[in-house]
Amino acid sequence: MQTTCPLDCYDACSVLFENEKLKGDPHHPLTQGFLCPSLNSFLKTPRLTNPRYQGVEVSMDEALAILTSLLQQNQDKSTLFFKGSGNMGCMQNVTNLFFKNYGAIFTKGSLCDGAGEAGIVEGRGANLALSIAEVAKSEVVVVWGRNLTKTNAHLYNTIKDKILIVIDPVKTEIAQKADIHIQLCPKSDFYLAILFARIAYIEEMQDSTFIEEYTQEYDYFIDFIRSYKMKKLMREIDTSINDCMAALKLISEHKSLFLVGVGVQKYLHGGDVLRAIDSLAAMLGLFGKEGCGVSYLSDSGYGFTLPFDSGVEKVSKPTVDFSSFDTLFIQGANPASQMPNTKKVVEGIKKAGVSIYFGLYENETSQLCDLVIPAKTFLEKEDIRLSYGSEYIGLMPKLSESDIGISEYALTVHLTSAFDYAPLERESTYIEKIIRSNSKMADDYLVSKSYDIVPYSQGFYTDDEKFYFMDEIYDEQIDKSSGYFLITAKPRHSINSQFKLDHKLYLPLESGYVDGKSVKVSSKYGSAEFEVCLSSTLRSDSVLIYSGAKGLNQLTPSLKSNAGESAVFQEVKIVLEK
Ligand SMILES: Nc1nc2c(c(=O)[nH]1)N[C@H]1C(S)=C(S)[C@@H](COP(=O)(O)OP(=O)(O)OC[C@H]3O[C@@H](n4cnc5c(=O)[nH]c(N)nc54)[C@H](O)[C@@H]3O)O[C@H]1N2
Ligand SMILES: Nc1nc2c(c(=O)[nH]1)N[C@H]1C(S)=C(S)[C@@H](COP(=O)(O)OP(=O)(O)OC[C@H]3O[C@@H](n4cnc5c(=O)[nH]c(N)nc54)[C@H](O)[C@@H]3O)O[C@H]1N2
Ligand code: SF4
Ligand SMILES: [Mo]
Repeated sequence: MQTTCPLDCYDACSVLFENEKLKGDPHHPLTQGFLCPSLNSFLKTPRLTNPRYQGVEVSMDEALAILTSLLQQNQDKSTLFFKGSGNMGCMQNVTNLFFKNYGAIFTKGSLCDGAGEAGIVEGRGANLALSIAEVAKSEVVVVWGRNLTKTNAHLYNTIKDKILIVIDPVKTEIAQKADIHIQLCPKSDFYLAILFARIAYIEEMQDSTFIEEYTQEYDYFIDFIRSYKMKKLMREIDTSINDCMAALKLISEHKSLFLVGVGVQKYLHGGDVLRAIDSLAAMLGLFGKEGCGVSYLSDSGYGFTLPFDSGVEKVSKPTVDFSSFDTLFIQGANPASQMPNTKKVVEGIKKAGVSIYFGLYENETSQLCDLVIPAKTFLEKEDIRLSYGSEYIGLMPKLSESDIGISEYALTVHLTSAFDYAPLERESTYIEKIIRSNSKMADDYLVSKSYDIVPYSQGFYTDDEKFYFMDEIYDEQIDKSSGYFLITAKPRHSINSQFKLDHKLYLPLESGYVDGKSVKVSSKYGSAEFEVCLSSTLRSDSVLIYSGAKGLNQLTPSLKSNAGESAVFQEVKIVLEK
């Protein structure tokens, strides 16, 4: 029985559910028969079994009655509908239908990739990745701020024999396999992209035909990059110029592809970073050609008609003040662990009038909420998922029965009928509409039609179909004087706060701390204790703590990126207690 992994991950694996076990589909071109540690621990992970209200277990019928009455009592007051990315199925959004009618306030922006996406859309008009077939045609692959062997593990087989350039302040597993590893200063990617563009200009590497035919504002871009002194760029990047020159030479002489991850954009200027990388790629004529381009976490819904719009009234997700609402409905999310500045989040949830948690697991957030409603797993409900990493999409049929939990669809049917709103269509009708809107079968698997042509090969998705070079100055000195840079990336054995968490603080060997000892870490937003693990993979100015680690987001700022309203987890310096 075939299904698709629901987890928030580039790979959207095709999964077989046989004899109560999950296995990687051996026939799927990307999944190739294996799953990752996260999905492998899915069935072993204890789940929420019973609903509860104010600490007391209740039946599902009672929980739904309490939910209805709380929402009825508070109808004239302010309600926040807060949804996370615990499950990426499209049917997760069916609850939008109810909360939109009800008049709840939704969130805008993201805790994830929003800054980078905003930068891409400004230049290209729409954010599309490359299909796996196109990735396979590339000769040079630049893995830029993406922890590819951990977060996008199934792509490795497609790129492993190519010339690999990795740009990452951490000597990650993929960096250790690379032909060139540019171990730059955190936060300096914008300057590296400008440096590459400056050298490309001096060495006349630009693709003049492409620039003439497909782009706008190239001359401004050249003026803009020339306003940066090489010395300043090198100082900010703080790595070998020879490696940068060698990397650019390889990029300009081959079919080159940039696989960019969220690591480059967890900063206020995150949008500018993607815009600068795109501008470099456009200058070299890398868009719309076989095996070339810039692939980021794409807009997975591009080209699809999705049936569940959100409400119009919105607050910014990374900075939302939970305390200002009378009712909180939190679905598929663990904001008390995964939002920046969790101290503020925890206080906010406590102060809000009434809080409802609808999720699969007990976590920091469920423990704070008044009403807790267990969800069904992806094996127990109907769904379909799109992908932000490739053209493959996948059905998630119901394969298993359980007495535990309620699906998002069933919960919405209940609320819609209790409030006398227009009845929902059948689940299968929504799913069929999504499939019909933009997909087709290719060798037994569903794919998005958006990848029928090489993205941008027939022009860009801006009004005049041209790419827009950047021409604005981002120029903030990187603060190298005090404290460490905080790098917070994704762990191997968990998906954010789900599954087996890694709570350690990774420190450079020369930091002078001792393995296994507990150390207090502080930033201007808060502090927390961690157990030290020394690592030779780090620069002397950086520490690493994985997403999901206990206390981590006490240290991170409640700010949003300049473009895209995205969280900026790494816009912070930290100090360690002596
Ligand atoms: N195993 C696993 N897989 C996952 C997830 C998970 O939690 N665990 N989460 C999923 C989710 S939600 C997402 S959004 C994706 C994200 O997956 P990725 O895009 O890979 O994101 P991260 O792991 O956050 O960071 C990627 C890399 O950026 C580097 N980095 C940090 N700061 C900088 C910088 O300033 N410049 C540069 N060049 N690099 C920097 C980090 O060292 C890290 O190696 O992964 C998905 N896949
Ligand atoms: N410091 C730091 N913080 C980060 C990040 C980082 O790299 N560093 N990464 C950020 C990123 S990229 C992301 S995407 C966010 C992710 O943060 P969240 O969106 O909070 O995602 P998760 O922690 O994966 O899971 C949230 C919950 O979803 C619930 N869930 C799972 N499946 C279902 C289901 O089918 N139905 C329902 N109703 N609930 C379900 C589970 O109970 C789980 O506890 O975290 C962000 N926070
Ligand atoms: S989390 Fe990612 S790699 Fe793991 S099974 Fe799911 S889609 Fe595949
Ligand atoms: Mo994410």
